Amino acid sequence: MTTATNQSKADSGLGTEKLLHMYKQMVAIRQFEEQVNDLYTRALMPGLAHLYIGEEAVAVGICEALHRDDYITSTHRGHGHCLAKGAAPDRMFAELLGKEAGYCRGKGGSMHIADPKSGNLGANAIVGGSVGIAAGAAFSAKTLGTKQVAVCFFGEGALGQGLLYMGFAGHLRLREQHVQRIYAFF
Ligand SMILES: Cc1ncc(C[n+]2csc(CCOP(=O)(O)OP(=O)(O)O)c2C)c(N)n1
Repeated sequence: MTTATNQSKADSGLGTEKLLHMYKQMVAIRQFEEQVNDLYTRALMPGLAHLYIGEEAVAVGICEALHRDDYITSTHRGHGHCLAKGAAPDRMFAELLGKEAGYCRGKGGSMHIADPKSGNLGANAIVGGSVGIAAGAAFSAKTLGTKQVAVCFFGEGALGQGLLYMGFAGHLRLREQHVQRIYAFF
């Protein structure tokens, strides 16, 4: 008899090892966010914290399909994207706590963590801002002739932003030229 679990595992085309790795990534993001919540609610963390709890599978599923030098652009709710793309939790915590060891030397905080070495062009407090940055990254990959792709994460709030539609128009133009370089995800 095939159970629902076995069926979905067979359908994914991913081996048990890979699925387990992805599950661990999701748990790690959840645990990271729970610690952030603890620090934040005890007023030990400066600035704001928008948590990614409940959305872990989105970041992990997408980032696992990317190469390290592929680009992502993120949102105000970006910790999960950052971790899934390969950022180090200790440097992220340092950033959240305003420490020199952080990704932006403690000057950016939760909504501005960027890690170019893992292709993360940054969290972004501007709703929809991720789309414009991803379009630029995709254009640079096209111009330089690299194989990199750019993925932008955004929330439904971005659907009311003109920049989103300009980004999609740019995406369609690249597709007309048979260059698939930009992907967008909620
Ligand atoms: C251009 C812009 N307009 C308004 C805001 C204020 N703002 C911050 S978060 C937010 C809601 C975003 O909703 P959504 O994209 O669905 O993300 P969610 O927080 O629900 O995950 C708004 C309006 C902003 N940061 N940027």
